[in-house]
Amino acid sequence: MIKSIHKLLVPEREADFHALVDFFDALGLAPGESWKGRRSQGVKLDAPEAGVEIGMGQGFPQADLVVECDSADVLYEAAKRRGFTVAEEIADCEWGARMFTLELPGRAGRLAIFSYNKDWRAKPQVGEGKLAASGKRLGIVVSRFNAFITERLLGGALDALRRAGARDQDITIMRVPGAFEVPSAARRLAASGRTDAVICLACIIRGETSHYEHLANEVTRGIGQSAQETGVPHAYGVLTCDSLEQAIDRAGLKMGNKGWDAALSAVEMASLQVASRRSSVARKDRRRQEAGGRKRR
Ligand code: INI
Repeated sequence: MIKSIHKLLVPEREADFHALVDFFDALGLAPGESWKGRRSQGVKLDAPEAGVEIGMGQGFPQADLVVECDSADVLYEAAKRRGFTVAEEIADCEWGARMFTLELPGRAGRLAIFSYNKDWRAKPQVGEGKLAASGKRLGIVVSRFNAFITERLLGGALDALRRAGARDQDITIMRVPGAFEVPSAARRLAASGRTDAVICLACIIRGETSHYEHLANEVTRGIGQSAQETGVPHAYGVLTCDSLEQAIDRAGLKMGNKGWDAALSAVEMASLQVASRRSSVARKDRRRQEAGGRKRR
């Protein structure tokens, strides 16, 4: 089992030997085993971690020895104060570090010293939309079936949009006969290219129809499909209730207003779209810059 790895420096002159010991001591390496015999003398200066690094390609320092430290800037100042010969000034590296190189005393080669920048590792990119509707073009599809309920959903949605900053002239309302017609109208709005998000409002009540399940499933599937295929966010403000009482609760009484909730979801998703478009543009710009940089080198 390997116990340690040491870079061997053997200067010819005793003065250089002491200069090297002082040098690494000054950099903060810990004095380890040492000896002084008839034919030789030596001292090991140890780092908490050591090893062999094998690399290929570009971006490596021109050095015989590489030291990673907490702060290359602090060691750079210390090295200058002590009059060490700086071969390459401290600078940012493209791999997220600060680095400089020194000429070792006694022509023992070059030493590169670097520290990683604190934030060099990529952080998770969090995308989150904002509840800001100003400048957003919003479409609302509302079913006339169960109008007593759906008009309340529409009132809640409009109130939420206005409070989030939407202007009335940017809101398009499309009325359709029933829930079944909502997906196709939503798709028309989404495909128009003039809508940032669509809010779908309807109310399906189990007690009043034997085909409740079919209708609810089809409306849900259709709205989802329109969202997927057009890429325009669709908010689902469709009440699927067992009774009228339940619907009333969800349209402005005990359980809040599903139209309001759907409107805010639409605004959030519309602004998330914009945010992710912007960040993909920024990513493309960065890639273009990097490609330009590679060509120049
Ligand atoms: N439409 C609704 O929006 N809610 C319902 O509960 C409902 N029921 O009970 O049948 C309903 N039916 C109409 C349907 O959505 C279509 O408009 C109709 O079938 C014409 O295509």
